[in-house]
Amino acid sequence: MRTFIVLCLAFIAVPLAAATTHVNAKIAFDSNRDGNDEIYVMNADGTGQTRLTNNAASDVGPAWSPDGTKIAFNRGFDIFVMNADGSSQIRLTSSAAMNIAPAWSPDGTKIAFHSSRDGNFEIYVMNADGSNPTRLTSNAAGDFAPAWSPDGQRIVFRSNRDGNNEIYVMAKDGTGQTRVTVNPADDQEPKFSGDGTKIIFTRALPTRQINVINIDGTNTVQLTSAGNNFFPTLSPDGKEDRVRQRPRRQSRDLQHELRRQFRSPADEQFHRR
Ligand SMILES: [Ca+2]
Ligand SMILES: [Ca+2]
Ligand SMILES: [Ca+2]
Repeated sequence: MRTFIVLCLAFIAVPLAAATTHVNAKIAFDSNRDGNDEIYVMNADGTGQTRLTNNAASDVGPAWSPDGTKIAFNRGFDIFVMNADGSSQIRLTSSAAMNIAPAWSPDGTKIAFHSSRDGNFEIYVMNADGSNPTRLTSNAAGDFAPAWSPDGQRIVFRSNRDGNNEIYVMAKDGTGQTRVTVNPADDQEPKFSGDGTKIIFTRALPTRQINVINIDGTNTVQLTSAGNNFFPTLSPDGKEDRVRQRPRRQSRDLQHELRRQFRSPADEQFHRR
């Protein structure tokens, strides 16, 4: 469980930090400490740990809204949103398929995610109230893990449409889908740099290392070389890489499949070694 908490902390690092200018700094995470996966918040120093959800389903993957007033999360395979105090929990998706990995647009009006509702995984965007879900990709391969550019005009994601996981960018309306990486290695976890000119991602070499690349695909630079490194995100000023190392997974739990959706099957195989 601790493994996934670390993952979640890394996952929310940017919006969490961005929220600090608006509200008191909080850390959101999920934990099974009370019997099944629930969303919790705590102060940055670990005090005030408070459970926000109380539901038999698995609640995981909290994502702060940019202004820090709301938290999007997965309950089972649907995306929900709630106020930062846990009140007003609202279901945003209601398809029989998986709806995973909510990512807030910088202005807080949209949420991108990936879903299998149309037969294979595609990137979608919906209004923050769940209305008007719109498919942005249409490809027989898997399209996963959307993240917004700082100006909200573009979305970066990963896809295996060209035979292995590569990083792609597109306009927020899905047009102009462009491949950024061209490498037989497994490329994942893309995020825009603070100025929007670069993409930070991880590449399995086979150990997973953090790389940065220009959005036009030029000038790949490997930033790490030791261990395995996951979920790089930039601090709000765009100057500091936050690199977190995730310990080897010790056990698989009931919601393994849900969690797996935040990563690729190939990556899971990698972690099971
Ligand atoms: Ca729960
Ligand atoms: Ca697809
Ligand atoms: Ca690749």
